[in-house]
Amino acid sequence: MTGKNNIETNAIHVGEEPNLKEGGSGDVVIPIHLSSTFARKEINKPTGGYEYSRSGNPTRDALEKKLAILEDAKFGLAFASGLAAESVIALTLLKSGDHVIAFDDLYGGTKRLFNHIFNKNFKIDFSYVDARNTENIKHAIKDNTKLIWLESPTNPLMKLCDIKTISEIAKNKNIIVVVDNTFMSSYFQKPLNLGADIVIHSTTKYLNGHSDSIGGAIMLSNEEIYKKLKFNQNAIGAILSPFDSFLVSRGIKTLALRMERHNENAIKIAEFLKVHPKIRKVNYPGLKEYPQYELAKQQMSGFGGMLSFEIKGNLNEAKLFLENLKIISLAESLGGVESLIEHPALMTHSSLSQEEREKIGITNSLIRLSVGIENVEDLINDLDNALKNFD
Ligand code: P1T
Repeated sequence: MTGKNNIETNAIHVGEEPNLKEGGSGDVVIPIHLSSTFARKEINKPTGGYEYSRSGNPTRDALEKKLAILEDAKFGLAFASGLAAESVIALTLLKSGDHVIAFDDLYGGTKRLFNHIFNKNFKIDFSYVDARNTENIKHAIKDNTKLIWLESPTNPLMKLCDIKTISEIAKNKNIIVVVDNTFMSSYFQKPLNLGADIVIHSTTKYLNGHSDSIGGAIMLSNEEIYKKLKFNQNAIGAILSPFDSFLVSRGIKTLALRMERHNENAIKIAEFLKVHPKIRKVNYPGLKEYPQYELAKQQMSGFGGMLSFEIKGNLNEAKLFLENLKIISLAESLGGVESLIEHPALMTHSSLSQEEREKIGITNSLIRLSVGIENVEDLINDLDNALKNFD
């Protein structure tokens, strides 16, 4: 496979080409290589290049090839979680005294990692800015700025940033741009093609797609940075297991189909919520009235399955709504085939102080919904019934 095919084809075949050579078995699915170590005949010749499963494993290698091709990247790396992937980037590219500019709205766990570990223990300085306005990024750049860290759309407020323009600004100043592409998945957005240097994913979400594996990925084309990250993937050891590598490879095969359905369902649900008398506001980039709708159309090929909304009610009312859903599970995480709903202030973003949350707009009335691929009428009925639980 050359990788010149389209994403639907690559997602199925790349990394899993059947071995039809003498002695090969012709599997159409990559086997799960559970062996922790690999025997060799000659001391200086690791068999097939494999030594020990932390440094390299055939099942993980197959997934890493697939991950790369999804983002039109040269290289892919798979980690034990999204946060493990983020940690390896920071430990590889930053040192004490460096400065990072980050979107002010990020997954709560990412902010916790940055503030509690990389700032507190490693003395890396972080500036959180509203990257919807590119000027805020420009103004935050200092002599020691090494990295710009973006999510687009952000978790949970669905704010977008102009990846292309920010990447151009960064390139002129030798600053590396990292985009967490978890919400769009590689299917709807390709940050490297917009000029970003590194893409990361929590594969726990859309790439695996079935809420049964925790994992992370890095995709990039810069060989020098790749070699450092690959070295540290082994040195630090936060690798994805062979079984999880198999699960993520399997999940990716249906990424295109799933994303189309997530998108279709989310648009219908956003339209339903938008006119519901108990809803104050819907954050979904696929709504024509969304303030960043034009940017969304420009840099994304779909709008995805994530949305957030504010109910006309306080924390109590939010609880009455959330605890009365029957199909949609009240749970953290996102991107699975099943719909998941959560309360960012009490759940995914509870590690932020109330002040930090309020500053960016994470109120007690805010709800985040990961729209699954169930029948959309069933989902709308579930939301409608649960909304009847408060006045
Ligand atoms: O959970 P983990 O695989 O370590 O991935 C962390 C992560 C990174 N980036 C984004 C955008 C994420 O949403 C996450 C994890 N998020 C959740 C668990 C959540 O419910 O938002």
